[in-house]
Amino acid sequence: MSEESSYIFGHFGDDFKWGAATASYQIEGAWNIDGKGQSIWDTFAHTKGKISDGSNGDVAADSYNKYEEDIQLLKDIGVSHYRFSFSWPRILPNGTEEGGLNKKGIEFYRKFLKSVVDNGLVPVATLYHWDLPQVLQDKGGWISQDIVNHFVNYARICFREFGDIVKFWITFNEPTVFTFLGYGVGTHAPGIKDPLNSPFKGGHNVIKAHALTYKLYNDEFRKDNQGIVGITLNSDWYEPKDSNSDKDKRAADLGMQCKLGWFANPIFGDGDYPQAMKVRARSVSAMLGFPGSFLPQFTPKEIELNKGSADFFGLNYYTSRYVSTCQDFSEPVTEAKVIGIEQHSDPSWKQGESEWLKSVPWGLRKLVKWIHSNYNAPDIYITENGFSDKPGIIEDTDRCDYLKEHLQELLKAKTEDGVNLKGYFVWSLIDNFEWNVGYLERFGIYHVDFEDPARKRTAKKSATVFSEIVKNNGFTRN
Ligand code: PNW
Repeated sequence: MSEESSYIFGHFGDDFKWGAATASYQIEGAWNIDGKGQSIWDTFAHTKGKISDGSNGDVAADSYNKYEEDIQLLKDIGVSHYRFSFSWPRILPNGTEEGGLNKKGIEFYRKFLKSVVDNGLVPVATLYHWDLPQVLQDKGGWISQDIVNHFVNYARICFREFGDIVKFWITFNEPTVFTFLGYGVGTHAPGIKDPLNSPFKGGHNVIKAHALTYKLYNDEFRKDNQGIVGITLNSDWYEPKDSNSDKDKRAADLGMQCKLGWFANPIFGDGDYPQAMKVRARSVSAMLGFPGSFLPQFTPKEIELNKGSADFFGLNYYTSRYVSTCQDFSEPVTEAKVIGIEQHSDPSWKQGESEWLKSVPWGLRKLVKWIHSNYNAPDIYITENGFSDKPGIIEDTDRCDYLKEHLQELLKAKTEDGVNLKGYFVWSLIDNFEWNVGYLERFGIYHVDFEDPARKRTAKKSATVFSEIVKNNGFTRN
C-alpha cells in the first residue's frame, strides 16, 4: 500500500508566496478587553468539561499585546505574508453594526495592520475563523437564515475599515470543520449535537454568505481596493484501500465529493452540490426516515451566484486516509458514517500528538492534483499545513520532517504536475489554544511558554528548517 517517494531539487518560482498562519481566538487573548463582545468560543471554553485541560483562550499567547513580537518572528523566518483572522465580536460586540461598532477593536486592528505593513509584510485576513459573536448564536447561529446577512454586513465593515491595507481576503476557514464539529458532533463551539441535519443547514448558509460577500467585494470594493477574495477549505486525501477494488474506488471518490466537494463544487465547480453527494444525502435520509433530504437545495439564482465566487482556492491539509465503504449508522454518528466510508490508516504513518493527524505527504500531492483537474486549475494557496507534538518540545524533529516532506510533494505538484500553486502558509507561527484540546497539542514553529506571564516565544528547530526552505524558495543543492 505504501507509495514511493523521491527527493527532488528545485524552486517554487519567483511569484510564490511564503507565510505563516494564526487565528484570533487561538492567539489574541484579551477576551473581554477594550469593549470586545463574547464569542461562542469564550462561552464554550468557560463551560466545564468542554476543553480537555480545562483551559481557555482568555489570555492565550497574549498576541493582543504582543503582536509586535509575532511580527518580528515572521521577519526572522523570512516569510513575506502573515495570515491572521479578525475577531467578529471584537469589531461588533453585538454581532451587528446597529448593535454598535467597537471603535477600540477597529483601532487595534488598524494598529496591528500598520505594523504588519511597516515591517514589509503582506496581511492575509480571514474574516471567520470560528469565533462567532455569542449574541448571534443565541439567535440560532449558522443554522438561522439571518446569519447570511449578518455575515455580509460584518464583511462590509471589514472591507470598509481595512480594505485600504488588506488586499488578500479569506471569507471562511474550514467550513466543514466548524459546521460538523460545532453543530454535528458538538466537540467544538457551540457544542450542538445533530449530525444529520444542522451541519448541512449551517453549511448552506455559509455558502450563501460566502457568495454574497464575493459579490459585495466585486460590486463595491474591488475597483478601489484591487484585492483578491477566496475561501479556505480543508480536506483529507481519500485513497482507495484496495487500489484494485471498484467498490473502494467509489468509496474514496464519494469521500472526496462529500468532504471537499460539499463546499468546493458550489464555489469552484458548477455552482451546486456534487451529484454524488445529493444522491447519498437522499438515500441516507430515506434510510433514516428523514423527510426528503437533509441536504438543502440552492435556487437557480443562488447556483449562478455561487459559481466562480473565489479568486483563489485556499487549502488546509493535514492528513490522509485509506477508504472503503461503510453501512454502519450506530452511535456515535460520525461524518464518515454519514458519507458512507470507513477510514483506515497505515501503521507506518508518523502519528502526531493529535489523534487524527498522521503524516502522509504524498496525499497532499494527490489532493492538489485532484483540485487542479476537478475545478479547472484554480490558483491554490496552501493556507495551513503543519504537525502537532507535545508541549515543551524545542528540538521538534518530527515537525521538521513533516514540513520538508510535504513541501517536497508540493514542489513535485508544481514543477512536474503543473498545479497552479501560488503560496504556502505553515500552521502555525506560534503555539496556541488548540480548540477542544486546549494547550495539550502544539503546532507552533515557535514555542510559547504559557506558564510565563510574558508568554515568552522561543524558536523551535522547525523555525530554522522552515526558514531555510523559504530563503531558498525550495530545495537547492549546496
Ligand atoms: C484546523 N480534524 O483545524 C484549524 O484551521 C486550526 O485553527 C487548527 O488549529 C489546526 O487545523 C490544527 O488542528 C482542524 O479533527 C481541526 O480533523 C480539527 C481537524 C482538522 C483541522
